[in-house]
Amino acid sequence: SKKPVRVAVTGAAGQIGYALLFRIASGEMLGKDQPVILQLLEIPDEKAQKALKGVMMELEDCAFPLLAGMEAHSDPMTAFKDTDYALLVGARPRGPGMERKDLLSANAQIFTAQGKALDKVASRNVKVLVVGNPANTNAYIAMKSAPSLPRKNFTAMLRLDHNRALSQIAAKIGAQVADIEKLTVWGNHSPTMYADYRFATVNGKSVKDLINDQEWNKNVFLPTVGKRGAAIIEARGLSSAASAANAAIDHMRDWVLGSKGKWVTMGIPSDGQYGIPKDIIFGFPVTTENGEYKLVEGLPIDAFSQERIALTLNELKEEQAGVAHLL
Ligand code: NAX
Repeated sequence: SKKPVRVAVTGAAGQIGYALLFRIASGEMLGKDQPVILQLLEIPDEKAQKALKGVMMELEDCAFPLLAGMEAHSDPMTAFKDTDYALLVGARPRGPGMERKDLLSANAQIFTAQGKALDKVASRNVKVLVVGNPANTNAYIAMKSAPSLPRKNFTAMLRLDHNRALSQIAAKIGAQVADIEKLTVWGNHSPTMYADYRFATVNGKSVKDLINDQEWNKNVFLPTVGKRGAAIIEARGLSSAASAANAAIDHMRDWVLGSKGKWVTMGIPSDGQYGIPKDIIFGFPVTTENGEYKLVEGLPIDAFSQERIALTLNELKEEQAGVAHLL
């Protein structure tokens, strides 16, 4: 049988953590033949550490055959030791009266420290997924704080936006999500993201031709996907958790086990393609194989798409400028 791999998860006692850990331990992320050791990080706060112990008790009670070990941590330097995968879910939420720049700098501190810790103690091949918001900029900060690790190992989660877009399109055209391919989401994980179905197909037919309604795209589809997080909060009284955890599983599983030729969306550091400045963590269409992602290059960008991409890029540039002095 395979040697266990180490999976670090931060914010492990939070709501996404609760929807995520059991699925990792059951083999849904890395495969039903891959034992895992969970290295769980929470803030040192007594309540958070106690809640984490509770979650670990439940993990024990599942008696998962693939769960080869479990550790609770309050310091990233121990939580990330030799870790092969790091899911950075914990982040500072926006508190009452907190301005955007306060939120950015509170998170910059967290992700600088975690990036440095990964740099020092994680496996040299660690695959990092940042879920905690602002996810793209937090991933950028962690990457910049870990100069000895390959840049390409730092990614941000756009998969929830991708999956949301997929379901909206399937409903619109009366198709199964499984039959839709070549969808992507460009940019920031925020309402400015640009979900793009221009290249999408359903059983080989063009989704754009089937919909053939640019007004729907602009005035219904994009706002629905962009504001879906807020709609969930409004309905459920809590932010998306199970769907976010599911997207994290999808992102890591496809990165590690391959997308079998299918396009998926990942937030990855740009190398300058599509006019996105180097190092900005941007949602792009990728395919994945042998543990590596590959950007889908050379797609035509029309005027409407150019405008939407510029909008989400500008937001990312502003976020980056807002944390520049902290790096
Ligand atoms: P919760 O508040 O339920 O849980 C977060 C947990 O992280 C808490 O237990 C907290 O103690 C812990 N934490 C905070 N700072 C930490 C640190 N420095 N080290 C370790 N743990 C720390 O939030 P939850 O609903 O689980 O959401 C987690 C993050 O995901 C939030 O930032 C949220 O905005 C973000 N999301 C990102 C999504 C995406 O698509 N990229 C979608 C879902 C979600 O909104």
